[in-house]
Amino acid sequence: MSDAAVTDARNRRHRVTRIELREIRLPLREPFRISSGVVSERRILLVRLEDLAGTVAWSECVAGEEPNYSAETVDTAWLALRQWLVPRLLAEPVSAAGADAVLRRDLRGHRMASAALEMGVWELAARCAGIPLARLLGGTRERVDVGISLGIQAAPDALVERAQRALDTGYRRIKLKIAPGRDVAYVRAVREALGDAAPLMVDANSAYSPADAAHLAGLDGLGLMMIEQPLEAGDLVRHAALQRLLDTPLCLDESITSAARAEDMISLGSGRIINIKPGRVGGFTESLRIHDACAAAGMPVWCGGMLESGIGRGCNVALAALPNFTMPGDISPSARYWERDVVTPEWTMERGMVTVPAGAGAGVETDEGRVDDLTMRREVIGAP
Ligand code: OSB
Ligand code: MG
Repeated sequence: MSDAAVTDARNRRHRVTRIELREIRLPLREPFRISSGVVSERRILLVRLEDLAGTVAWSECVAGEEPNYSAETVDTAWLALRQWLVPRLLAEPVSAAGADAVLRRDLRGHRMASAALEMGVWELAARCAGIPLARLLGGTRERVDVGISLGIQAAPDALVERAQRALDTGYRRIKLKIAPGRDVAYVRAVREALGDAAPLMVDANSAYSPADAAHLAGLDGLGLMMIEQPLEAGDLVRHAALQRLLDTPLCLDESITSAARAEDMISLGSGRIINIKPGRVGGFTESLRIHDACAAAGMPVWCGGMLESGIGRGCNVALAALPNFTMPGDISPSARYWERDVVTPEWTMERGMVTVPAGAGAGVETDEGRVDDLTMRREVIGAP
């Protein structure tokens, strides 16, 4: 398909006539602990969009149960969707390229909520045009390197064992979650066990303060690819000061909620790498802006994850096919987290890579029967 056909598909307007919100519960194979909390069972907000012709697209909101990663939760997103966002999409025909402007107009925050709808419109547009979502976004890669994110463990040897298993499974990068008291010694144990060549990084989820700078410098020398989000989300200036003290590149996640924040990070020197999660920044259009700003500045990006089901994973895989996603993403296969996913086929990994689907949309089908079985709450909102 030609570039002109892709541009047409981005700009074609769709009349969405029915939107259904679903909350499902999906138990994790094992609890996932980060510095700010632990989750054993995901509460996941799914969105089903249907257009006038009966084409259906599913999307996922990445908000968690508790406001410990960002202010948004499943419940705040549900409210924002029902109250303000879904009515906007039902009120006028929308295109993939134009959904961001419609949803974000005079809206502060609620980016995870609006991202779910925005990405749903992109998926709908890709399905209607019969082209891969990755292609619609401008992706060029056929395969994406996969990294794993390992939760905080009770003792270093439990972490070493999981890291060794991840390396043996073929993951191309291993991320270790850290927190004060569970950092340098844990990371050193993994480095010693896996050897100098193992691609390791850490993620603190904002658990440190500027007063910890000397302690964090203890991670320099462990050969880490990056330290992700050591300080609080608003701390761009403090991250810049910390980066000046450390040799290891800083990567920002929670801090980067928009392209404007990415530009601030670049000009302040608050780090050298960005983790883009489309669900965190308001969707694909904002992700593309961040991607392009980083590419222009020579800053690499990679695609993060939020323990998504296979529906959200499809969005991440498609985005990670873009050219400046030069580092492995947190795009683990379905079986890493779930006994059984809600999509067919499930996401799989081969030699540490996931194949970007060549079919229409994200390239997987939502198993609606399974979603029905897992549904705890639903709300249907039709065109007025
Ligand atoms: O900081 O990247 C994070 C999961 C929940 C909340 C925050 C984060 C994470 C992960 C999981 O690291 C990555 C994945 O989905 O594989
Ligand atoms: Mg992170």
